[in-house]
Amino acid sequence: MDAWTGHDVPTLPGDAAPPALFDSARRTIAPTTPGGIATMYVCGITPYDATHLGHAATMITFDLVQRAWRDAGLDVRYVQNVTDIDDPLLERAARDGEDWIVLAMRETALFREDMEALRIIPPAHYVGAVESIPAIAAHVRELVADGAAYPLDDGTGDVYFSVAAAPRFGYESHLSRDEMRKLSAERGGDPERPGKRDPLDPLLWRGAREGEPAWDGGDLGPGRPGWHIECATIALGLLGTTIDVQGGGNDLLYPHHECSAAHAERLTGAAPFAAHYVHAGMIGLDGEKMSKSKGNLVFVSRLRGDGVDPMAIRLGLMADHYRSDRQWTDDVLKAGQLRLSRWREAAAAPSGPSGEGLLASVREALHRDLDTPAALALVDAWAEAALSGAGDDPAAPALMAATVDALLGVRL
Ligand code: 5CA
Ligand code: ZN
Repeated sequence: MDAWTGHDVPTLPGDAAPPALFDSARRTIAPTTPGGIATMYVCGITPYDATHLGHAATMITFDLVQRAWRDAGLDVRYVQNVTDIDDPLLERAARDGEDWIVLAMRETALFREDMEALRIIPPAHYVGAVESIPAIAAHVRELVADGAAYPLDDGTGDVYFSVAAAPRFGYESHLSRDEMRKLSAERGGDPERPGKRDPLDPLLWRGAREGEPAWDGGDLGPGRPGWHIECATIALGLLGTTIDVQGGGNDLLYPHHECSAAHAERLTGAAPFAAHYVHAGMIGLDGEKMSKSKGNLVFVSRLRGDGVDPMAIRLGLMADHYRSDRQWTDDVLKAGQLRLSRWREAAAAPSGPSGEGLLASVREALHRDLDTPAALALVDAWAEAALSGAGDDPAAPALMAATVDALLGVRL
């Protein structure tokens, strides 16, 4: 499917190295060391409701990765998916008496508009689950033929992946089996289902049910894809083995990313599936994770409709570190708005302290696992100095504006 439209990104003077990022599997910050082309797969939306600030924060995080790589002179191959067929989408459409395809198309269109407003550089490939079904079904058949997957013998046509076929299972999330069992029950899995070889085995293919959409699965019979194999197949097809970064929110670490990696590694024989597994913290509201199922959502489109500048939303979401679970409050938004107007005033100043100095220090902060609080504080200090008449570099305000545009995605 089509992504959204991008904006020009200024090219900055001088040299930058690719950033170091925290890898959940190794549990350490390590340099990203891409070859000539940096590859990234990010888990995108299930389009049954509008883009909320949690989605926005996660998309901004990986936008910062793409911006840092580009600044380091790398070509970036970025793929993002849309889970345009899955249980929650069908449930919402049934609840509202709506066609699930129309619902998915409408919310995906709104997401694109929100991403554009937030100046997220679009992925090179924006891919739906539905359009990927032939490739997904082929992978499921391959896993069955290889003995890594099996159909249940209850006549449903459901096919499961055998975690016993993934000897390193758990290397990414480092959870105990009990914790895995609990999380899979909470996050779309079915550990208690009878007939599975292991309670942790995830669904690969769901056989057709009365009243549900189904697609041709060849020998699998008609049905629709499981969730984890969707992302494994899309990533492998467009990015090949050992992608540089697999990203998403930390709610996806287990079971989603652990299982996607297990599927991909079994299919290719190459491990790890991703050199870095990068997880963004959860945005919450009133003390709870913002989620469609809880209904405590602040929509990007609603803020935009209220006249809030998307750049202030962006600054609000970057004010704390991307890995921390954090709350969205009115104060966070107000601080973002205030910061944006100070930066805009400072960018219009006749001169300021060294623009090169600011650029070097912002680069260095982002290089350290995307330390946006430090980067924002550096720009704040520069802006206050420029506004108080300190510094006599007449080129500095323009370089400051280009720096925050290219590296932080904030157009002043
Ligand atoms: N379609 C799947 C991924 S394949 C999915 O999780 N969709 S989603 O709509 O629920 O979330 C889309 C992206 O936003 C995911 O990367 C998810 O981890 C992230 N996300 C969801 N809720 C939040 C939140 N409250 N804070 C931060 N990120 C979130
Ligand atoms: Zn995914």
